[in-house]
Amino acid sequence: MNAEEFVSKIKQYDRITVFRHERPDCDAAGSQFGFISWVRDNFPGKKIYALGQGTCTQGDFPPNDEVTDNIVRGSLAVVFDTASPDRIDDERWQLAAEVINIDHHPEPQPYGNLYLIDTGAAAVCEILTRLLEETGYPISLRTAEYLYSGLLTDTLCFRTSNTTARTLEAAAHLAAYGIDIPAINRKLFDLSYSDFRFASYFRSRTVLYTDEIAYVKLHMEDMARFGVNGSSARNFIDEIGHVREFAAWCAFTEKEGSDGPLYDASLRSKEIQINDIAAAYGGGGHRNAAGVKDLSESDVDSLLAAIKDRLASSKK
Ligand SMILES: [Mn+2]
Repeated sequence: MNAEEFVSKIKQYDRITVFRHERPDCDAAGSQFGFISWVRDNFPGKKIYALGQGTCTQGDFPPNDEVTDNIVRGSLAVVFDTASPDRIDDERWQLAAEVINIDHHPEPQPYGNLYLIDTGAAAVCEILTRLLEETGYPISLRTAEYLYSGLLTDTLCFRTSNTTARTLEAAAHLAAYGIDIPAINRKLFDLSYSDFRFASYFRSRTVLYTDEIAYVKLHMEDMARFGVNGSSARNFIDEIGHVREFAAWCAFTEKEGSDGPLYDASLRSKEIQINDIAAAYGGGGHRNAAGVKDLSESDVDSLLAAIKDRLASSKK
């Protein structure tokens, strides 16, 4: 799908429903609300709705819209940042007349009538910035702030291995709209004092599996003590991501399983591929940032061993 086809689809429909993946991050919510604000600015007659359950707490995003099935039925659905249809955060996307799928995840399962998939893009907000620029329609300061938020977070402040000249070009375009770069940074990355305290605790629980592989394993009572759940605890994984010696690092959080405790995991690496290791345990993600759910204690051990093997074979 090119910019011309994109605009003509938008013009064709009075109603547009906008979707993204479950448990949205800033790239998902930033592309969703960046697109919505751009449509509202440039196509004022359109009815446009944000679908999905949760919200992204990292940035400042408006609440989702509560819509009936009839709103979705016959609409143009636009889905952002979602590799496979089962991860779309509202299954009613299937009621839409047509579906546009814009994504950057590796190995996407193609769905939708029109799509723009660029697995080389560091963020969907990078793809969307380019696409909106190409339409020639104006981009407001607000739209630029949403898009920049997604770009900045998915690249961990332009530090991930998929950050390219095109990523920085997109950021440069957005910066030209007058966004307040330090203010957006603070909004997205400053910690509350309670998070700061948990971050200190998280670091203190670092275990060296080898000299180059570190992990943090948190038990239910550890998290209860700080009032955090597993997914928010694992969000602190970056706390151990800036150690020169570490090539890969993981966070495991314990939860109640039907036959005893299970672990959810976040995995990170500097160079070696880990998403295929995650996939072997039913997880997935990006080359250097992946996740897995429902691991047994012995899965945790074998997964760490697999990362160690991968690292060893990468040096041969
Ligand atoms: Mn993304």
